[in-house]
Amino acid sequence: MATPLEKWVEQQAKLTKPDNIYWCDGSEEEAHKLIEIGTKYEKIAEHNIFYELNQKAWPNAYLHRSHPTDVARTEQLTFVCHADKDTAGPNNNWMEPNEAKKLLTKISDGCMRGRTMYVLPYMMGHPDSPYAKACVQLTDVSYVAVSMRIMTRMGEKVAEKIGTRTDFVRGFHSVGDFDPNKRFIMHFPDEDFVWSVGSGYGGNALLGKKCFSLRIASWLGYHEGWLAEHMVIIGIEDPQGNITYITAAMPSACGKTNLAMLESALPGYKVWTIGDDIAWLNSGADGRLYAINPEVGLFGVAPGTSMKTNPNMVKALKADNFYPTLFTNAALDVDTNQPWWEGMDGPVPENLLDWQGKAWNRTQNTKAAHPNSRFTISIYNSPTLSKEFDNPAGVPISAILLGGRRTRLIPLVAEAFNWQHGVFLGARSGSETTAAAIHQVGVLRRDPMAMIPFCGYNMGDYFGHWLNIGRKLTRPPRIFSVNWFRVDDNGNFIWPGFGENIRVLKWIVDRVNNRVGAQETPIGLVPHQKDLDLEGLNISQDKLDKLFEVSPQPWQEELQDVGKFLSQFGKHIPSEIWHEYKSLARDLR
Ligand code: OXD
Ligand code: MN
Repeated sequence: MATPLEKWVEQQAKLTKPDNIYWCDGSEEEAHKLIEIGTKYEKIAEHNIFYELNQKAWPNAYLHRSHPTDVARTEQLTFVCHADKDTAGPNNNWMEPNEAKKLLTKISDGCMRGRTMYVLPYMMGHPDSPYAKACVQLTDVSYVAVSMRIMTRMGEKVAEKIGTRTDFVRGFHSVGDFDPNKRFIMHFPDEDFVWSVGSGYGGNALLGKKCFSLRIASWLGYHEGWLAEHMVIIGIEDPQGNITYITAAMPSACGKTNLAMLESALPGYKVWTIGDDIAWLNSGADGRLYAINPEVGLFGVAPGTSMKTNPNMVKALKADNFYPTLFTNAALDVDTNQPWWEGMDGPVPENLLDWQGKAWNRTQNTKAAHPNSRFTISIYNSPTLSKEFDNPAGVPISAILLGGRRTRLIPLVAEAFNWQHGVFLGARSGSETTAAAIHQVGVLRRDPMAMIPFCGYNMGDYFGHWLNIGRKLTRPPRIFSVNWFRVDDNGNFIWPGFGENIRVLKWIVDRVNNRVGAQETPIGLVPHQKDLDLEGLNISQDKLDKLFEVSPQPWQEELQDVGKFLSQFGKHIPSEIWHEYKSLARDLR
């Protein structure tokens, strides 16, 4: 008798009509077979799906060029189909679930004709973890199958584990014909189901990532009492060998991967990587908050990655990698057959093909690599991988950092007075937009907890859920706001960032271990300058003061914008958030 999983695969095949169905076993041989097929036989637009790079310089690395219209997450085409619009909230596009399915059925009818349907059984989380979830994705492109193998724990064991169960998470994916007018990423939270057509890019296509581990999982967490967050997880080791675990929420392309693999500029300190994008946070029996990273791969932004910004990532990418490493929409140095992107170490190569495979010359006013070009690499290749990475229980979190890209106003670091104040601090945060999603770049948008594109339900209720989680914890993490991006009057960054961010992390570690005091301001607790280790940095007193300045007038304007944003959520915003809002407005007077 067919299992529920087999029945579902059969049903989807009936609709989409693939030539073949192939169940992936997750083995290394299989990944290489798929790469070979993608290199020789499968195409997207005019390019083969994989292109073999210089294996000596970049072992096991391949270049993928996406469809030119398909280069980033498309938030405007992403829907969360709760039974009613109010549950989805103003933070999500919404369509009535039956109507959404009708539309997608029409688009998906026969969409896999001439192609293979790959069946990908995978786990989000370590299989021994009580927090892990078994999932299955279908896709019609080898690039997605290989990417999912890098990003998740994929393999036949998961299919065996699912057995005759019905409670696995389902993801249906097809690149369709790449027509942006027929591109939709639809979530059905009440059915643990994602249906994505028309895009093969990143979060639109690797359904275990944003679609399941954030949008669907945040809704699961709302009901089950845990949090699914857009956060880095790291351990910070001090010179005595003590490790303090923290998480940090930051919007896409704001340096999460660099933070996750930070090479400390302070002697004796070391950062250990657990995750660079997603954290599932559960309360432990000891009243602390525990974090796991449900993924096992990194899907990082390539431009700007160099020995200066992220030496550990460069080492990982160039190491003799066991898993394949994929570069998507990077440029290609024709003479050496190596990938290239803006911000890479060394001179710009003479002969470059741009991300679409066209000859590029430096007098052109265009980027050779797409600004959202990415690498996909196994986390096991990271030289900074924490020994706790595979711990099924996760790691206990002492601090949560909430950050964004703000050229003005937001100080380098500030600590919330308590959990409730911290939730407000997250609720009021915003960030200047980047190329990670399709929209105008550099515009300030409100992005609470960096979750505005990823919260799978009404964000007002999400703030209430954060408050409830805090009530459950007897030893909650402290909450901090951070901002590496403040600029001076000439538009230059004041703070050096990257490896120097350890100085801010050190202060945070000192705070949570009660080693240093802090200075109270209306917006939170900021460091006494003597407690921030600035030795060897050359920042004038003037500029340093600017990093922590709290001027009432611009803050009042910020609050007005925050008030407008929060008001959209009406009765869903908890009274505690408005209480914090009012008390800040009063203190700024
Ligand atoms: C990502 C994103 O890919 O946030 O992680 O866009
Ligand atoms: Mn992300």
